[in-house]
Amino acid sequence: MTTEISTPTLEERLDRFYAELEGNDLVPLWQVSGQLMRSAPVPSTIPYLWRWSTLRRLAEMAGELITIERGGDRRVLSLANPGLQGAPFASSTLWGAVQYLGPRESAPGHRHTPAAIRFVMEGEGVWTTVNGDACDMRAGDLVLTPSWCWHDHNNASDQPMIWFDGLDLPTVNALDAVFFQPYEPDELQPVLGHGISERIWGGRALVPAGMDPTVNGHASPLLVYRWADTDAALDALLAERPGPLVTISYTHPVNGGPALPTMACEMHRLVPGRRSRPYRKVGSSVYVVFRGAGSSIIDGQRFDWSQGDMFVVPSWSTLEHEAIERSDLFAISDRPILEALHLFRDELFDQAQVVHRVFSAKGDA
Ligand code: GTQ
Ligand code: FE2
Repeated sequence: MTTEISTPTLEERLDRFYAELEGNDLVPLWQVSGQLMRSAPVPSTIPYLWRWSTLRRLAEMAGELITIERGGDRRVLSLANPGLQGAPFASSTLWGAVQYLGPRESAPGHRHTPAAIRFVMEGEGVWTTVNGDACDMRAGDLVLTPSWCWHDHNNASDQPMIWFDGLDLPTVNALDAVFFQPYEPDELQPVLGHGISERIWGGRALVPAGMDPTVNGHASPLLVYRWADTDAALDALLAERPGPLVTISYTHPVNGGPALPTMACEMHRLVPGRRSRPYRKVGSSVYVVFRGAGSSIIDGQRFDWSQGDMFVVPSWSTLEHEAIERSDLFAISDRPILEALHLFRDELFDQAQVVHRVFSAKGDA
């Protein structure tokens, strides 16, 4: 008896091959390289804007409805970029949020490996204690809570306070490097003093000898950058350069690098009437409109903004600003990470793009 052995066709052999690849958890590059190797970044993060009126209203609602529990919960509403499939992230690398602390409330102490910044939109009478140093928070101030530093927030006033939180959490999470610890046994750390880091390191380009500049690891030993100093630095820069845009970076006072090793903080001052030159860079940014009104064009889409609005600029998106009154835009970015890995690049264009679509935020009238 003879059995007919038919030679499988190429098609059958290929089908079997692809089935076997799948069964063995292997993916051939030739089927995915088109999505992975692009001529330039194609971010999932989309350009997006949240209105202050909405943020504020919902933060206040959270204040009425949600209590702060022991164990590290903060009353925080995170900016969730619609391009990121429901992830609570402003961009693929950055966390942006508003935090609401009611009168006479405290948010319990804890620490984590993701680094954070607080940028105060309005109000006073609140401090964040960072490793025992009580850092007072007022409008326009930037306060650092570097990686693995203990922190708790305290509102001693009769007014609620809302501020912007920026963290490198999505990046640290992608690296599976998140650690978290509640402060114990008390809710709050003992306060060693108010504004200690400012008195020692406070922004004069004169640094103390014999003090350890690495008290916060690679982060700045100075924990607070006051609005009065930022404002004066921007004014001085604007007096030297006509604009339409000047930018200051918040730096480490000893090495001149970024205030945090993973997150850059900047303040941009825009003068009205002229559009800034189109610019793009690798890495994403979250902008917070501290003062003023105007619009930004992100990859041809126009976002009108005013005080308190927050918006996201994805990696490699072309960005132009035009203010209708003098405006100050605070921004965080992942630039130090890209620079450390030698992946940073940027481009400045001469010609402004003219065509644009206008973005309308959810909840806009
Ligand atoms: O205030 O400590 O927005 O731990 C996210 C995580 C704020 C905080 C956030 C946090 C905090
Ligand atoms: Fe925290």
